[in-house]
Amino acid sequence: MSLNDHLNEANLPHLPSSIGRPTYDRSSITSGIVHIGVGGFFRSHLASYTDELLNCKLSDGEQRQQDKSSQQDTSCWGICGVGIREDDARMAAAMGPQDCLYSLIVKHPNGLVESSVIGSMIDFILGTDDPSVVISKMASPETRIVSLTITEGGYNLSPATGDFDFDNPDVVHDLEHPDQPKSVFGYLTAALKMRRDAGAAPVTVLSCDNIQHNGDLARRMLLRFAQRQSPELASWIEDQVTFPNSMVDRITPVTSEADIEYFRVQSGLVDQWPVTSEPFRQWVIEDRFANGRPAWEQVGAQFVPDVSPYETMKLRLLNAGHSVLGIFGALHGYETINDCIADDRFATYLRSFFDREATPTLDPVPGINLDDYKDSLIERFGNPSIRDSVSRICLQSSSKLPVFLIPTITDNLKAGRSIHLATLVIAAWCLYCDRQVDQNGKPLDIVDDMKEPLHQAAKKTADDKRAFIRYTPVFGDLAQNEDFATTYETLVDDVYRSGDVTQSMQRLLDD
Ligand code: CS2
Repeated sequence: MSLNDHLNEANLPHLPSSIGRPTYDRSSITSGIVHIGVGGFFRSHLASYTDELLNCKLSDGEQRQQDKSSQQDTSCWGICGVGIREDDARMAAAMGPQDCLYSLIVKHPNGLVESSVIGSMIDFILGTDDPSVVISKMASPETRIVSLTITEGGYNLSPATGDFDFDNPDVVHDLEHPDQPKSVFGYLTAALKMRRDAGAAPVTVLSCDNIQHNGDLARRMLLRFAQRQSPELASWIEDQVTFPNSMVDRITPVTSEADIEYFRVQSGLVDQWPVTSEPFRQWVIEDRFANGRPAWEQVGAQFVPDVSPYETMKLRLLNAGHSVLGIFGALHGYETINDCIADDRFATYLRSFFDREATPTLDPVPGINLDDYKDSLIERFGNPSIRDSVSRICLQSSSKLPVFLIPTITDNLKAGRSIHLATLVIAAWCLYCDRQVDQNGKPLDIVDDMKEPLHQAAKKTADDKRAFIRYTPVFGDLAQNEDFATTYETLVDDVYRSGDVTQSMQRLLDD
């Protein structure tokens, strides 16, 4: 072996014993799960839970043990990864030569690092090569769950209308060419039609994205799209497919060159695309599966009748908290979330936002003490080994803020509570979109599908202070709320004038 050998099935025995690996026979696994959107998060979360389950159920002597909750053989719960965007070719190119194996590098706050090779993904196919292969795979009787991590923006919801966006060019294309889909809804509809026509068993669509009622949204969007194609098919989907809501959590930074090098040195093998994460992970799922499910509860997932309080808590504290640090941190010139937390001004602002504005909008969460949860978030954000970049957090802010932060503002407006701390984030985001540089003049790394229209709206601020919040694709009719608009006007004035976001933050805390 040389240090340039790749991680793959044949090389697994060469791994040092400190690195975990599948103890099950991957060749005996079939893919009951088809997953769309193979990125870092899926690989550190759903695939890692599933790997652990396969490991504990299928190792030594316990091969093919009956799975209590699904009454199915655990070996049917392997995963076939699917990419439907052009960019997914990069992941396919990395995973192909590695037999879909990759390493999960878990970084603890005290510097301890634990690596293991994850084997639950047993295949990876690209719709961009041939959509029919993906459609047939999703329609195959072997497939019982189609899971999704397609990001907040992937649901094609227009915040302005609250409805499915039929103007999206991919959607227009898919309605005209149902056999050659590009969008996730085109793929799902084509596969479900094939399933119905073949009389195949029902299936579960399991959304694992950070959206409130992610399953309900997936269902609503899919039905809107399918209805346009065929009302009969849409009603078959309503009857036969379940869409459990789920809350997912594990901070998963973007993989760096240093991570690739770390694994190479530790293992003696090249993994072209490892994934790194924090040790914490959480998965709360509604137990509504149409055709069986893995016993994920045996490896720490929680099945509940209603996931709502858990998901609202996570979106409005963890994800919104990230956005608060991300937008302010980007303008201030910080590169990582832990750098932000190490600055007391940021940590204090965050805690005040949590306590004064986010928490009052939350219902009690069964089994969770919110004070402990908030403490643990500050600790997790501060994990110095994770080095989660501010630019990852700010990625696609236009689809994150309407989900993470704006609902807290609208709830507080309705209840007559404080909105200042959250509104300052919107004001700072306007400056961010307008100037596109940090406070030291360094260009910001902005990746957002709405970057240009947001820039156009933000740059009118000098003449019209409300121009940015009138951008309805993000803010809907929020600008028409006079309380919000006047608060925003004062704060946008303040951030533009001070040139230092920490001063505006401090002024609000002192009030
Ligand atoms: C982050 C999330 O994208 C974001 O802005 O808040 O990716 C976050 O790290 C995950 O939801 C953690 O579970």
